[in-house]
Order: sequence, then structure tokens, then C-alpha cells
Amino acid sequence: MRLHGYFRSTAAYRVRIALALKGIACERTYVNLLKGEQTAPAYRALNPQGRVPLLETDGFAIAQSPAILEYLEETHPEPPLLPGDAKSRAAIRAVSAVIGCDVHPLNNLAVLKYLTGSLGVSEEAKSAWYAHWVLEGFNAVEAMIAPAPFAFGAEPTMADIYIAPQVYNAKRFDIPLDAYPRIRAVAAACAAHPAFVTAAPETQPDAA
Ligand SMILES: N[C@@H](CCC(=O)N[C@@H](CS)C(=O)NCC(=O)O)C(=O)O
Repeated sequence: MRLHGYFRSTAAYRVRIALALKGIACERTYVNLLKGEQTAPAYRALNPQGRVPLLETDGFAIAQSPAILEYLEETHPEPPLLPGDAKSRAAIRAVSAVIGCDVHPLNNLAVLKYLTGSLGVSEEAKSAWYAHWVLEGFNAVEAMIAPAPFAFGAEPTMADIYIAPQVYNAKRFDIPLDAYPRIRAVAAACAAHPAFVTAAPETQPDAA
């Protein structure tokens, strides 16, 4: 198994957390997004979208962190990222989707570059855009979780796998999190968990 990622990519960070939680050994390839390595023909041949993460496993390549997480969950069910009954799993997936579908896609590198490049938006307006969509999403997530200490109970689930990287990213961009005590509590619980520590961006080899 080989993960193609970049230390600051929150989508790749999700996959690193899942691998660590499930104790799955995985080789790594580093794709430097700032150097444009995601556009190299060899990488595009593996992932036509030219984004990270990408997981090569069992003779094929999986793009998109939600697909990778679901694949890992199906092939390595323990510990479960989607525990409980159908209702519990739907609640976990809903929080994951707020971040994965409604926040992150508006804030990733390609979108921000398009704003400031092709559309000529100022750095200030770009930052306002970024903050707006993070706060919109966090307002919803704050109301959807009940930390105990993780978003849905005593053990981390897929929801925490989405929340912790998004909080990391929000802090990088100086988004105030004072209005989100539940999200901050979840982030604190994650920060103390060995799998999240292993997966943290600043400790990845390509962060150096
Ligand atoms: N929905 C995708 C998003 C992947 C994505 O946007 N990755 C970003 C980094 S977080 C990327 O590779 N960007 C490359 C670029 O902007 O050129 C997923 O969850 O895997």
C-alpha cells in the first residue's frame, strides 16, 4: 500500500489518521503541491485529477479521501470509523460531509489560486472567502456534535478524521475558534490521541 500525499493537505491528513487508527502499514510518496508536482505527467497518469491523496493498493489506485476512507473501513473494519447503527453512522457521515463537501472544496489550494489568479481577487478578499466558508461549516458542525470527548463518543470516528485537519487548517489561516467550544474540545481530544499525533502535518517527513 502506498499513500501519495502532502503534509499540509487536509485531505491527505484524513487518510494518514485513518491508517494510523487502523494500524495499517503504508509506504509514502510525497507530492509537493507548492512545486506543482501534482501536475507532473507521471502523477496525472495515476490520478487524472492531479490532487492528493491517492492510495495505491491491491493493484489499483484510489483517488478522493472519502473513497479511500470507505475502502479502508471496508477492508480493515477494526477499529470502526463508522460505528453504531444506521442512524449513528448517518450522523457521523453528515458531519464528515459538511467539512468534506461544503467547506474544504471551497478552500483548497486550486480554488484559492483561481480566485487570486484568474479572477483577480485580492488577498484580503480571498481571506474573507476562506473564513466565510470555514465559519459557515463550523457553525453547523458545532451544533451537530456532542464531544465525549470525541465528536461521537469515547473513540474517534470518521467525523473526528474530518474535524481535526480542518481545525489545523483554520488555525493556519488565523480563523478565530472561540465560538466553537465543542469543536475545540474535539480537536483537543484528537491532539492527545496517538494516531492523530502520528498523522500530524508538522511531523511528516516532507514538512522539513
Ligand atoms: N475531495 C478531495 C479533495 C482533494 C484536494 O483538493 N486535495 C488538494 C490538497 S488538500 C490538492 O491536491 N490540491 C492540488 C492543487 O490545488 O493543485 C479529497 O477529499 O480527496
